[in-house]
Amino acid sequence: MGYRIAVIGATGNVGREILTTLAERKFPVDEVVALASEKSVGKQVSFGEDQILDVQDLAKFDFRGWDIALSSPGGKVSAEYSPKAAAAGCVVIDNTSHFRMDPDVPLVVPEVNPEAIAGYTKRRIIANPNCSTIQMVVALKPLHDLAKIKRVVVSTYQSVSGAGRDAMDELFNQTRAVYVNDPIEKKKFAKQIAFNVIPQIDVFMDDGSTKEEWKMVVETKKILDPKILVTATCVRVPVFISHSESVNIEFERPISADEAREALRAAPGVNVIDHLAEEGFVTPVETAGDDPVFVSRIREDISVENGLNMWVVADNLRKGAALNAVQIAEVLARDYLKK
Ligand code: 11C
Repeated sequence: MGYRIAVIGATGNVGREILTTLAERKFPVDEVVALASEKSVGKQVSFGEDQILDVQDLAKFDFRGWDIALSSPGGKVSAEYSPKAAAAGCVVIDNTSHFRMDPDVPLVVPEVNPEAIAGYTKRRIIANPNCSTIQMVVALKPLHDLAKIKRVVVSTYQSVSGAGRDAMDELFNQTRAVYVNDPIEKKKFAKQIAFNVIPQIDVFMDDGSTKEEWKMVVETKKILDPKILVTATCVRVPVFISHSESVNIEFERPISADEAREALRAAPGVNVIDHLAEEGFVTPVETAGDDPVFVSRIREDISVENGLNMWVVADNLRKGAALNAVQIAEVLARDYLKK
């Protein structure tokens, strides 16, 4: 017997990837429903190789009798509908930032803190972290187990797909416009993204950081260890899919690059590609569509005591969003909602 699964925000980048991932990983489904706002009713989305789902209106949907909702609409929509679905008895895996820091909502990366899923009973909502946090904590966890991390300095190089389908179109259209000498149109991004980089992701906070940077700090603490100090600079780059991160780590005790490489090689969900050669590291275009978090350029940082540098790349729509959500659903089904 399988599960009745609702996918909320089914027409978006992440919603479509959730449907693909559920089918690819053969999640035991009895029925899947694709939900979105009224304006998407009439559209269709694919599920697996041979099923087409008609998109239904989220506002009119009755969640009673549905087991799990995988939700990735905008934050405001989630704020309204995740509690409604939960009140109807469904367990919601929410991909927005809205519930992440709620102490009664577990924030989960299955390779890092799967035990936190048990806390779903409080609100029947489990939060999926931000994509840039997920890939970083997957790579940090085996190193933290080995030598206790004190501080992390991370700089991100984030793809436009993190900002949605319109942002991907904007990169495409601006790139074309540059070549044919058309005017550059800006909608999603404050500055030109084609042939440029933008040191702003999400809104500015009072302290001068952006909300994306704040999320990396507070989410890492909630998922991995509240004692870890994190400082982040998040940058949008003209790449369609996959986020890259330069991660500098300070440990409590010495750790060699070889020890780190070995621990990362043994860690679940991590793929180490690290040779001192032209092709011995990974770049974002090579990882689009792949599941693992890739780690390259692992090296000791002699400018601080017990320092290490590494380069971390992952598909932000898969491990950064859809795959992580489906992995949470897998643990939930296996350990808590047995059929
Ligand atoms: C980006 N990381 O690349 C964002 C997208 O909090 O779930 C995901 C935002 C979030 O723009």
